[in-house]
Amino acid sequence: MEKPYYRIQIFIFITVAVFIFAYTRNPPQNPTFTPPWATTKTHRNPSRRSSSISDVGYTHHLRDSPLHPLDPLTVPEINNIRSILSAYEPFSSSFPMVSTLTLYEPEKSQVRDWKTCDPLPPRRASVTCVLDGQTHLLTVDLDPSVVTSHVVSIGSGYPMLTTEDQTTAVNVLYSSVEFNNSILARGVDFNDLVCGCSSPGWFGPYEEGKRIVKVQCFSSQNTPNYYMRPIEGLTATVDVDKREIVEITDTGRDIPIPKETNTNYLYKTRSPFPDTTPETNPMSMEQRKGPSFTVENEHTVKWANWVFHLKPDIRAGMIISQAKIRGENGEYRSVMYKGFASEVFVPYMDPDQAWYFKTYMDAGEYGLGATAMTLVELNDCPRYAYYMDGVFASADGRPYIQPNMICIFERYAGDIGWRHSEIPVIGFDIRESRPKMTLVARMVASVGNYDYIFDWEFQTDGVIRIKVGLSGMLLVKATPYENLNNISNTNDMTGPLVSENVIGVVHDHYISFHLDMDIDGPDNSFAKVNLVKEETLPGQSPRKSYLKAIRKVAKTEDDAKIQLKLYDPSEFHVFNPARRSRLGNPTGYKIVPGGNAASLLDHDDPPQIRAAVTNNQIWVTPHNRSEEWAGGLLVSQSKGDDTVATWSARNREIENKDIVLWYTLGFHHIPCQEDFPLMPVVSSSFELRPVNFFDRNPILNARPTFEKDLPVCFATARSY
Ligand SMILES: *[C@@H]1O[C@H](CO)[C@@H](O)[C@H](O)[C@H]1NC(C)=O
Ligand SMILES: *[C@@H]1O[C@H](CO)[C@@H](O)[C@H](O)[C@H]1NC(C)=O
Ligand SMILES: *[C@@H]1O[C@H](CO)[C@@H](O)[C@H](O)[C@H]1NC(C)=O
Ligand SMILES: [Cu+2]
Repeated sequence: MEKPYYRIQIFIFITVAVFIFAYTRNPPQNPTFTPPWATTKTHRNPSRRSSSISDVGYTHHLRDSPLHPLDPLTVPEINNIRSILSAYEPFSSSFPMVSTLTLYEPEKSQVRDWKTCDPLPPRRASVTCVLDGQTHLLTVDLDPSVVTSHVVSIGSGYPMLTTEDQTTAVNVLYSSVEFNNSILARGVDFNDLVCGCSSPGWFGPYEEGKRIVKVQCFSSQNTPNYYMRPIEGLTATVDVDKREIVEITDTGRDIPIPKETNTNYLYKTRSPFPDTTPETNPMSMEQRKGPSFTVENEHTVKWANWVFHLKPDIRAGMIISQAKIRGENGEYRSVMYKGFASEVFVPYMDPDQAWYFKTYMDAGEYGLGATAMTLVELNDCPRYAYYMDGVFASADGRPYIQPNMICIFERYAGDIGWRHSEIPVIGFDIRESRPKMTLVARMVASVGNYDYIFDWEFQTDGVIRIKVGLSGMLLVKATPYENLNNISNTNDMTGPLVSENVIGVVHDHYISFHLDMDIDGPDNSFAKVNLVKEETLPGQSPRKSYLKAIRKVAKTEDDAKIQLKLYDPSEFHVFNPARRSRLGNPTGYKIVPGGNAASLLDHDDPPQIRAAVTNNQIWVTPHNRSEEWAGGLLVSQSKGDDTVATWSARNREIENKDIVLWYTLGFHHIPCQEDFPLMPVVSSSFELRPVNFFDRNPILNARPTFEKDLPVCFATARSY
């Protein structure tokens, strides 16, 4: 992609962003319908969708054609599928509401065998849609144009909620007299009312057999940060297919709506609080010779020794495929066939009527790609970043563009790749060091109040670091209390007071990753390398004990269910038993956990059954293209009968097979005042790190940086 082209594209995106912003703040004044677009769990922004394809900035997408077997469906392909579905007999009188419409990826073997310039394997789409309250799952062939499979789901669970669902629910509520009375009783002006849809979870037969959402409301009076002004205790349950209210509960009329004081965080309109922090100077990294990565055919990223396919996905946010790294002889060696965030589980720890159901599964209920907004240039990603658009289908089956949804950039964060220096007493004068350069692919899902920053960071030493950062707003609960003086026992509260009349409810976040590792080929094994204490025999050594690494290869799925324990440490290796290093070690990669948290909910608590993937931090399953979503294909209101836990209850063999590694990254979140009115980023990560994959340190040849390599803009920091 040529540079000037990007400049133009970026400029147009800015204009569109401004347009969307204006539209969001001034919803159309229609007497029967004045819902705010900004809902608690906004799905897809209708204004962006309708203004998308035909807009000048996006017309090039009209000509997109797939160039790689894994390339996402293009605008022409989505249009084509819509025509096929419109002509398809069961839908010819009534077009269903499309929840997801994505590429049905070709078989792994076809993709692996495919080479540039080969014809593409047949293009197919998977469609999940809803008609008359029933979920239809279809596979559509593009050449010839035909629906090749069609089933109506009979299991539990519904597809991802769409904007239509959420708009419907809010509309239904707005036409209710009972709801009106509740709002009037709280003294909220209808013009300040912001209502959003919350997925209901699943809590037994009471709400089964219908697609429902829970609607709750906020006051946006005098603040853009309505999340900090909840109308506590008012919850409407709405059937989105029947378009009717199932129930309204209103238990919090005596709880005040927290004030707007200090809630505004917008740079332009906030009133800054007194602060003595001197401003730091703006900083930027420059590459005088330009970036050293390329993006070929829109989706294939090549950088240093890495090559991988990267695409936006409506549900997973982004998918990394066919990640390969160059070996010593220059050949690309396979590391991972496919990696993505498969599910996000966020249970809030409050059993209240208005809170118990807040046990979100954000990927399957809202979609990490569907909620990924345009990145903020210069702030979300550095100046030299490359941006990728998402091309998705909306609920009416038409394509729309999610502009600048993923960014890719090379990073030098001032870190060291390797180093050594010698104390001069021995006679050596050695000071040798290499800077660490990495490549980052980044995407941010704004799932309502919360922002999830996903980074896939590739390093030249073969490491892939997967990092998740959390920011955005807390989901808060209003309380009559303004101060701890008002509260006799703070341990009775479901979270700390983070502002006057505002409780930050304790909650967890779990991000479960699907990691289809293919170390030097698809057939791999999983080994636990356990550090165990050995005791010496009396008189054998002055030492009493030492640690020994004991390697145990997992035979079946049960052997690979791992709960992390600090006092029973292990390494976790995925290796290729058929491929050996120079010394005879099997070539492998290990998964290296970082900071993590485990779910402590009862295993038979309904939310935990649905999110059973969080029962263990690691699972290994045999590759099966029907087992990609850790919480199931249809997650909304599911009973948890299609999760990684139910699949692996079969205890299948996993030795020397095409296997998938599942890793869950968790956070416990006990809010504090620093999280108000918006949270500074908290992050955690894990690594995929080569283990005997290379014959030696793969970055020994890395070149040091010299003064002459770098442009000088200003003097370096001086001490006075
Ligand atoms: C709800 O109240 C608003 C504002 O008073 C009014 O315009 C609207 O007609 C009411 N709707 C119903 C269904 O009562
Ligand atoms: C709560 O405590 C604050 C500060 O001590 C006090 O000003 C306020 O009156 C108390 N409110 C109630 C409802 O007791
Ligand atoms: C693949 O997964 C589906 C869904 O879990 C299951 O029905 C099927 O039996 C699995 N196939 C194999 C070979 O395990
Ligand atoms: Cu949190």
